[in-house]
Amino acid sequence: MNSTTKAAIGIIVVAVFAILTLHCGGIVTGSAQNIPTTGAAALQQSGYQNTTDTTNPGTEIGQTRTIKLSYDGSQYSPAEIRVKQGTKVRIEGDPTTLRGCMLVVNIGGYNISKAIRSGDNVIEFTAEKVGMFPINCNMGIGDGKLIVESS
Ligand SMILES: [Cu+2]
Repeated sequence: MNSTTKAAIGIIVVAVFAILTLHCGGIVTGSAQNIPTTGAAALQQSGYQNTTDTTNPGTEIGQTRTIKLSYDGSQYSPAEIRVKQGTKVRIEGDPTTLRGCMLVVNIGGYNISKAIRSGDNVIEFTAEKVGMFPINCNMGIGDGKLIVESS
């Protein structure tokens, strides 16, 4: 490969990082692809801690848990949403921080992909599947987790 080709590749790499950074408002550090996604073993293995979402830990089957989801510039907030199996989950996305590519919120394993817009910002589902599920934008950024514990 000659020096012109190397220079061109270098420029492309820099441009891609710049676009990712501008687009999502943060540096790409995503590790979501490495999250174990199913079962109690996955939960234990991950050694997760719920440090940011302790608002309503006692929610029981059939009750609704409401979470306000925003983006702090590098990650979803709360970073972890933990509920018991059977909980009705209502995620209210914050359209003022979920912008650019971050406005599309995906919850892997639950087949959820929702564009958060003012007046149309609610994701609702029942947490039937136990495990840990990544919450990401379409570019795999956001590093959020949905943790569903067996009831
Ligand atoms: Cu993004």
